[in-house]
Amino acid sequence: RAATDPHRPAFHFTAPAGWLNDPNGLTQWNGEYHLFYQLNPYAPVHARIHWGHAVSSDLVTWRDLPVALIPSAGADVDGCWSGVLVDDGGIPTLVYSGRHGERELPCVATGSADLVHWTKDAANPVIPALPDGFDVVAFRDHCVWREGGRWRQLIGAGIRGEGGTAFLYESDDLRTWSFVGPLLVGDSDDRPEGAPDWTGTMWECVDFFSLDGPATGIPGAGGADILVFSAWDDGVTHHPLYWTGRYEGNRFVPEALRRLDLGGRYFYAPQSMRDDAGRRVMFGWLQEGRPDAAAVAAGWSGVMSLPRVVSANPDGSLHQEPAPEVASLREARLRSLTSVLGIEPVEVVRGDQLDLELQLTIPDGGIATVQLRATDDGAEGTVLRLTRRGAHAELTLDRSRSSLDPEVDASGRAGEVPLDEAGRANLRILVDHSALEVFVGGVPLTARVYPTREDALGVRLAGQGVTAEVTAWSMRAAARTAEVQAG
Ligand code: DQQ
Repeated sequence: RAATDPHRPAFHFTAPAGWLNDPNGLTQWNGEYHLFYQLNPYAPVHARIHWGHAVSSDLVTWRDLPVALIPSAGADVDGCWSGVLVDDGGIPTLVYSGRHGERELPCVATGSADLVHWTKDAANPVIPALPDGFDVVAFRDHCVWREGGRWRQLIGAGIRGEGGTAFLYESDDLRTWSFVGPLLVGDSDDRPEGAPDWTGTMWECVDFFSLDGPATGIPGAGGADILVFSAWDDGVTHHPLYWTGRYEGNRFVPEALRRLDLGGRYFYAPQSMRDDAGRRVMFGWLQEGRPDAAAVAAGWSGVMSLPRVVSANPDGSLHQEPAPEVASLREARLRSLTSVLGIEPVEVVRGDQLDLELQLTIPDGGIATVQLRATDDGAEGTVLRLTRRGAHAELTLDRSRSSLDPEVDASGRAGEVPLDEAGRANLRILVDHSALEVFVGGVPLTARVYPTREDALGVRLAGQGVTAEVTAWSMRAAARTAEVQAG
């Protein structure tokens, strides 16, 4: 029944069945990309989380491998929560959060050479208690790297009454860890709750790396140091953010805090890796925007983002774009045109499995709109609106008419996006059934949409005095090479 769900993406990675959330253990190992992910194979609900596993040689077509971690008696009896894979002198080693009762503690597992079979360490949890002296809100998720001949790791946390943080530890063997201290503490009161850059009371899935460094990409290797986290509060997943700044010894000196994705919680708990080509490749979890009951009826929940390549802009902000490999999924070029738009929307292409490149030249103060998944009568349609303000534009996502189903999330999104030197907005839009990934000048906006009508396929453009250059491709399904049935 999942295969017939019109909302199920065709070229984004989804779990074979059940529930998917965070990407985990991202690595390129012996040339192949490995994607592990938070999985409940038995039902599309977040319960007793396993680690799913898939492998790819091109980042976009995936082969399912057996479930890598299964909760078992002991430290992870209630779930194998998020973590990473490191190369411990040739031994693939997972560092993850074992859930036991209502709390999580760090665990370790070592893998076979092909990364298929995993053995949990008898000493789990390897950090048996929370650090002394802090009233800790939550403590989980891991970023681990090699520095100065030792291992270092950050564990996401929150200090009650202060804010989210990342606790820094170090170790010689990944088994015995000493606590260094909080790397940086946010301020849980610094923004009203709900603001898109509020840092929350706890930081989930911290990811720490450098960009433009000479070689390794580890924090402190040179270039800009980036600390990515997902702001969480009281059981609610808010949004991913990142600090830029300098990693100095045991502290992080922040320079700026920015939103990682204008879609907020629709691109959550991202993790990144440095691949063999030296690229910083990131994946995130596209949460559902429909009620749990709808996911249960469909038999699946959660979408993995397309791979993104992350680099630094001159002002220190991040530039994100789909990995070039995504273009290998293009099936047919449907349309290529240049047109001067008017107030009335014109349909340029139809489809729910599309890759669109748009270059919009918008007069200052002018507005361009792009409708996606639109019916001819306007009853359904998702609207992207770009309002030019000099060298920037305000991008808004209007989902108020995305679906006639009153149960799905219809909240809007907004944020500033850059224009190029010639004042043009360069858009890349990937439409994959309910999954929508939009990039404008390297700034992403990710969302989910659930139109009810079969004819909600139109892509339409409008904008008085706006010139549009459009190229549109249909996308093929990124078929998995093995369908694994769970349960
Ligand atoms: N998801 C995992 C946690 C993490 C959260 C549990 C983020 O480890 O904090 O499935 O979505």
